[in-house]
Amino acid sequence: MNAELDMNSAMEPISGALPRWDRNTAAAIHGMPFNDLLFRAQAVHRAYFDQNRVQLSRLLSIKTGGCPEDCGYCSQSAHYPSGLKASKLMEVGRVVAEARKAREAGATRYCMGAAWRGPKERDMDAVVAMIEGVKALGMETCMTLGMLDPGQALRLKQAGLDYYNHNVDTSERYYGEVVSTRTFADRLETLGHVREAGMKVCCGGIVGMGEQGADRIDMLITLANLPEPPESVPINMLIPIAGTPLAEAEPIDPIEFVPLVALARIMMPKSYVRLSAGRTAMSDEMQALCFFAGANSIFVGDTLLTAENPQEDRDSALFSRLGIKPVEREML
Ligand code: SAM
Ligand code: DTB
Ligand code: SF4
Repeated sequence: MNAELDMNSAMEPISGALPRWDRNTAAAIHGMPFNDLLFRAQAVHRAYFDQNRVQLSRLLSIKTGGCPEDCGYCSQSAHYPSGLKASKLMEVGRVVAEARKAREAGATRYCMGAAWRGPKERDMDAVVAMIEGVKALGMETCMTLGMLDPGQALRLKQAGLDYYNHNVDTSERYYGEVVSTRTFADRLETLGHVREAGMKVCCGGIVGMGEQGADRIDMLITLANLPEPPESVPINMLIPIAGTPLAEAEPIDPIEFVPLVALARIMMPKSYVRLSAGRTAMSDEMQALCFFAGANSIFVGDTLLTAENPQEDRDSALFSRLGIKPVEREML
């Protein structure tokens, strides 16, 4: 695809197969003047989604801290002195009770995260019971438990898991600068098992980890060129965590962040693009621009897994000022 193509070709996937993306095309679109890029992203957004609806997900850390992996951004890695207290796997009843509260507050998807390299066989029964319990509330279910083997992926699918979150985090080139205990290829392998098991994929990354602009574009190319693009694409802005190697990373300029959201929307027109970690540090104006650029999902609730998220009243005030309504369960 050529960056000079008109608005119709930006919406080409309506009638045909999704285009494959290459660096030149993606970079050319990303390099368009801000107004042109946002206009194009908004046009693509309107072709596939109700532009005034944003989907709400709620996170819960079902097993916190003490993680054997060394992801340089993470409060939960046992490798760094973040000061976070580790805890055991939560009881099923508590998880379901928390999910019910989230449903009452308007969340349609419940995302459960564990600080594991991957689930152990001894944990699988409890995890399955959590999926069944949350599913019975009529919510979409999502889990992020680290690496899965094909059998584990199948078991989660059979329990009723709708989405599996597993991020590529950054470009293949930069990945080794951030994590050493697993590889980019390991991430792709798990994503393959998730797809083969028939689950929807939630996969995105983090910006603001000291990567170059080209790494951000390459990350989006990896996502868009997966055999099937992820249904859900979380774009996290690094929350710097004291004690981790990335505690002092240079924050990303909002004027550079918004075009990435626009590019994600253009490259993955049918996916929910989630404005994920880091919203506490974003102004209302920056979030409004991200919604205009095509972001149509957020995490609600005052904590993510371990870090802060905007308070519910700030989010509902922003939605009402922007005329945005939450996606309702029946619409999914
Ligand atoms: N252990 C599992 C794994 O790594 O796949 C799941 C949990 S992990 C916390 C989920 C994702 O949260 C990471 O892949 C990363 O993209 C994001 N994340 C973690 N810490 C973050 C931070 N400080 N700022 C922004 N995003 C973060
Ligand atoms: C994702 O991409 N972002 C969420 C979810 N997937 C699991 C997690 C954000 C974590 C932010 C840091 C924390 O709360 O510890
Ligand atoms: Fe562990 Fe996930 Fe944090 Fe990495 S991102 S240290 S795997 S909890």
